[in-house]
Amino acid sequence: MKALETFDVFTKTAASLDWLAGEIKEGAVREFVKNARDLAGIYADEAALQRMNPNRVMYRVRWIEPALPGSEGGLFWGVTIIEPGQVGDEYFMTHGHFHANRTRAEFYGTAHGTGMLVLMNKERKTWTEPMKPGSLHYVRGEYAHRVANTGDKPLAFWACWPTDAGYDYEAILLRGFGARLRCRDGKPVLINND
Ligand code: S6P
Ligand code: ZN
Repeated sequence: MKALETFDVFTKTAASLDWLAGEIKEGAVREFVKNARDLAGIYADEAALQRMNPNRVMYRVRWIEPALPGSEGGLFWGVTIIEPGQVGDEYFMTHGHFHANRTRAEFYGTAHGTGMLVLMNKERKTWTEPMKPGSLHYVRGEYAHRVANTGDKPLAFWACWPTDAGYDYEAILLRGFGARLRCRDGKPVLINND
């Protein structure tokens, strides 16, 4: 009966989107906000992060859960909005994670802004895909993923991921990605971190 109940909940609260603005207009929207203080240990220049206002909003994620987290076969839908800015020579970026379940893939689609999707496989090989309005990105289940806003305006991208993907932030906190995206002469350059 669980599936029917969650279906009923969703149809009553069905969402409506502004695709290009990256906004969920209606619906039972959940949100998490990452401030500067939440990103300790992520940037190479930790001192630069410490000099920032700890309450500064770096990015926010809004999403809808039409099925129970952890349940098999469902999907979540959300949007991430990353503010423009830099910490040292690195761009404002998401924490980055592997999915706890490494078989669970994900789609990202850019609504507005420009950035880089940083991907890493289990051997720590790291590469990027440029993000711009309309770009669609398939993230394989076994790849760690992070997004950096390389522009001077907010970057918004839609995401669709399985209800039982989960998050593994630990691996990234411990060792980071195999390379860092750094600003060199005003351009993003991927520089080895290992
Ligand atoms: C979830 C999906 C996104 C991220 C969001 C923030 O699988 O990849 O919704 O959660 O972009 O990134 P992070 O690394 O802080 O969770
Ligand atoms: Zn993910």
